[in-house]
Amino acid sequence: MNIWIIHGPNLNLLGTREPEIYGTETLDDINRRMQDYLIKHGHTYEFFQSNSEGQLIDKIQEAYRADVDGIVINPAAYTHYSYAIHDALKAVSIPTVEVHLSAIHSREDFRKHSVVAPACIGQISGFGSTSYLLGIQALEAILSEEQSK
Ligand code: CA2
Repeated sequence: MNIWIIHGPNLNLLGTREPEIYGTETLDDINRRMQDYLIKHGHTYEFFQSNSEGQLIDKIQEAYRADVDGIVINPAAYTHYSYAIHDALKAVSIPTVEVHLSAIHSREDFRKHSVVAPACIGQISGFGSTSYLLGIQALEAILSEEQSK
């Protein structure tokens, strides 16, 4: 499977600030962890991070043109207000899992709601970098179920 991992704004700062919330791993550490898993399981992949909403939308549209099988996305703060990212995911209709490092439902009220979630097949939050691995595994399960139909 071709799986793309998309990271939203400020996640490039991981490992440098707020370790009590977001852990001590850097984004490169997290990507390396996923890369090991993806290679071991025979997937092709791409990692992308941007601090800009437009670039994230362009990447989602590019995924459609590249015939990507599944997306794991952490839209970061855009989770809570980007109807544009919601619309892009809906438009491309690629199975997408929304992931978060922190437990967004146990944090400030504004983080409890995701406007992106209705465009995703599911959401995983609160497991640190393991949320991303669980997101990939959820995609594997859903996509292989679909293939066997
Ligand atoms: O828990 C998550 O993964 C979030 O998507 C992270 C976002 C936050 O806005 C969401 O509500 C939940 C924030 C990413 C910012 O990452 C930082 C990393 C290090 C230092 C400061 C921010």
